[in-house]
Amino acid sequence: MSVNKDIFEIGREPNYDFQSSGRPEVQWSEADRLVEDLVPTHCCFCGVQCGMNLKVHNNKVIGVEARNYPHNRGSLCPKGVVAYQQVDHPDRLRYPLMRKRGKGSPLERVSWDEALDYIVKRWQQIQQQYGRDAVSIYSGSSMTNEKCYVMGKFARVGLRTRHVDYNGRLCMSSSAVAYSRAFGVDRAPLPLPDVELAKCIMVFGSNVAECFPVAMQWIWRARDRGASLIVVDPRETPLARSADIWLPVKPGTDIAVTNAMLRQIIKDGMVDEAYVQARTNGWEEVKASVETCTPEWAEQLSGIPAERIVAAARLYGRADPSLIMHARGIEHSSHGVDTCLSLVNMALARGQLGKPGGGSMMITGQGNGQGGREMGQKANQLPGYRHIDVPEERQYIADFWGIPEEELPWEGAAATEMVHLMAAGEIKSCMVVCSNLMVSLPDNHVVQQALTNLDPLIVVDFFMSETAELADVVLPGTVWCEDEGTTTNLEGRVIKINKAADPPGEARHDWKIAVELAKRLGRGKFFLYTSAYDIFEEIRQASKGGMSDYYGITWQKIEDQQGVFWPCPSLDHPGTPRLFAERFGHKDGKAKMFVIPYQPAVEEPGPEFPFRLTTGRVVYHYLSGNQTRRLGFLNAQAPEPWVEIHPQAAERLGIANEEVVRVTSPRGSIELKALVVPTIRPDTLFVPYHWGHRAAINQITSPAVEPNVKIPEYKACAARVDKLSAPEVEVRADGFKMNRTPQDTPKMFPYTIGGDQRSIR
Ligand SMILES: Nc1nc2c(c(=O)[nH]1)N[C@H]1C(S)=C(S)[C@@H](COP(=O)(O)OP(=O)(O)OC[C@H]3O[C@@H](n4cnc5c(=O)[nH]c(N)nc54)[C@H](O)[C@@H]3O)O[C@H]1N2
Ligand SMILES: Nc1nc2c(c(=O)[nH]1)N[C@H]1C(S)=C(S)[C@@H](COP(=O)(O)OP(=O)(O)OC[C@H]3O[C@@H](n4cnc5c(=O)[nH]c(N)nc54)[C@H](O)[C@@H]3O)O[C@H]1N2
Ligand code: SF4
Ligand SMILES: [Mo]
Repeated sequence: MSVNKDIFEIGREPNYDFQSSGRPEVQWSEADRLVEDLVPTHCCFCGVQCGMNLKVHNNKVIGVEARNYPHNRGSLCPKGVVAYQQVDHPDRLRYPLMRKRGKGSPLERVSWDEALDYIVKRWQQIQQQYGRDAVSIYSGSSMTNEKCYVMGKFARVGLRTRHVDYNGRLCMSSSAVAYSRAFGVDRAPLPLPDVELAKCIMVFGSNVAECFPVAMQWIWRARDRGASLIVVDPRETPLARSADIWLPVKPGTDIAVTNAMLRQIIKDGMVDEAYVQARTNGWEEVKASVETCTPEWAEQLSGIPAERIVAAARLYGRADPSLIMHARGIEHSSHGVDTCLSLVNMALARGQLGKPGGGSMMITGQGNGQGGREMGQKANQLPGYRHIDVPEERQYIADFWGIPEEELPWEGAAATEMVHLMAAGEIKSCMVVCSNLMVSLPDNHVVQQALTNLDPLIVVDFFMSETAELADVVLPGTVWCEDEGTTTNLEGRVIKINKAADPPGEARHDWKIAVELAKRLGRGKFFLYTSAYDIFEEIRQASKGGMSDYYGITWQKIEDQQGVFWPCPSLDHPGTPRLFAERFGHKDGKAKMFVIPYQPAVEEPGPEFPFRLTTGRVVYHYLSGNQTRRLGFLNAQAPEPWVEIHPQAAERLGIANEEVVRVTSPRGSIELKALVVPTIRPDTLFVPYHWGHRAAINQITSPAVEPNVKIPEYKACAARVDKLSAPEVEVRADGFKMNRTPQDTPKMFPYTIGGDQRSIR
């Protein structure tokens, strides 16, 4: 355990109670008196990965204080300050559980040996009978790099299945693929402190203040220096409220806006022609393609007044440097990759990529959302961001792992496709590690059917989740600060997580569970790790020469430098905070621009379902809520979901604030309280998604996915809202009109096993 008493004794600020007397009196709390150690680490929640010190006494984590790190500068948000309460939480899973008497029987406590032996026996039976690919791994990005790496390797070398994917599929796959295509590198090109340098910040589809609260300080600092702010969001979020221009876009229609803005930038002569010539490919085609995208055309599609689009284009186009930031509001879409690419077109036309404070910046969501997609747990990727269908990249990893290249499985199904293979009976068993599919996947009737089809479904979690409730075997995992390792934050900064407590009961580290299973499968020799450190050392080698090269990063260097940015190809290399100063990642060093035609959402409003329903987050909860619904004041602030509706729409429908209403989509309905607010478009509904069972909005969201990367269209489906007294409308109506045929946009999915080379980059 890392002990740092000095920070505690010197840096400590006592609490002052100003109420008891005129003079401040020092009030040490009971917890303060007990503190022995401070363990420096980072928050387990969002991609900012704020630095924090955990207060530890007698192997118990009893509190937290912010740590001064370059990107959080001594701040934490409401989730960060209660994260430590997970450690000793009474709901922690402490022992393996199994339905000993088969499906339908209760989960009962068993020993680790009994649980692991059972799993391996079943896997061997299934693989013998149905082939290796009948077993799958569904992983997650809230884990350290070390755990993510082991999950990918365990699937491909331990189980020898092609089917491994992770929850980043639901999160970062659009922007990851867009940046790979445009720049040849999938990473935010800038560190957070660069945001302060921008003269104009344009945010597309991100509720930064609620989702990355501590990153807001960089936007405020830029504002203090005179930067302008443009926000594109169907809701007037806290960020939009402080913007110079708010563009209240109809969900799913951003491409109309970006193309019209680019046209305006061209018309006003604001293109950086020299940069475009020297550093990009594809400009002439892009330029020609937006010629017809007038502001009036964009107004028709997006609902934003034409003059506001023009004003935004001018404000953005005149600033230098200017920064576009974007997140899931545009990426959770059946054309999410294209929307990102159309933003990139604008930033490239303005010559911004590679400038300090300029360019475009995806805001990665999950704590280790960046590292999680580089470690080789994604269906089409190997460690170091190598591609599973590129012969020399396969060969490198096969050699490194010590297996023949022919034995390395090919690309498997994406997470969203996997559930369909489960429902169809092609995948017979799945181990879910660090994901809560029953809350997070769209159209979750299908998910329930898929998961109950499995025998066995195995879930590794530290709290009983809606998904674990359906499992045949539940294995108790550990929370982040019960192990050490690294994560890679939304900047691409690799940082160190330190251990503050031992796991409770018989709970085990995720990587140790995989190692034990590998041993029982007779594959133990590939997993000879005794600590997370061993795994990190292997990651350094495995990633060497890859796009996300960690070879030169050591745990010591992370401590010395306050994080190290990849690529870091050699031990004497300082890391790379800013990308693209001179060249992009493609072979010719240039960025690619793509022609992006406007496409509507797969499901658009009509007479039966007249609203656009969009979904997302609130500051108090994290993802499926399985963690935050158990923590401190967070749940008290937001114990249940609601539907945001504009006063005009509410009045028309006779709906009062806080009245319980029914929201219905072509897939079903959900009852929840109406929150009548003027901060949303009158034709749009918003529901946060952090709750399960009957409170899960994913009961009714659209199953449509982006055709290549298979990210769900969480941000736009057709819906209606009714008073409870209104008759229920028929759902799952076959005749409901979709904009594209199921072949074009799989209703969810046309995947068949077979065919060795397929890429969903
Ligand atoms: N409090 C909290 N913070 C989190 C998380 C959490 O669960 N809770 N999760 C983390 C993770 S994994 C992620 S991915 C990020 C997500 O971070 P964000 O993407 O910022 O969050 P969302 O709420 O999903 O969506 C952002 C905004 O998109 C808007 N939006 C909806 N449809 C559209 C559209 O068609 N166009 C545009 N332009 N905007 C649209 C919504 O109104 C919403 O304000 O947050 C991370 N941080
Ligand atoms: N409608 C709608 N749906 C959405 C979204 C949306 O905006 N709208 N957003 C999507 C996005 S961006 C995301 S990222 C996904 C997230 O979807 P999920 O990944 O399913 O959600 P989480 O809550 O992160 O699930 C993680 C689970 O693993 C557990 N866990 C956390 N850390 C660890 C660990 O280290 N080890 C183990 N073994 N378990 C751990 C938690 O207790 C929790 O039960 O949801 C997606 N779903
Ligand atoms: S901003 Fe993100 S990383 Fe920082 S404390 Fe909040 S949830 Fe944790
Ligand atoms: Mo996410």
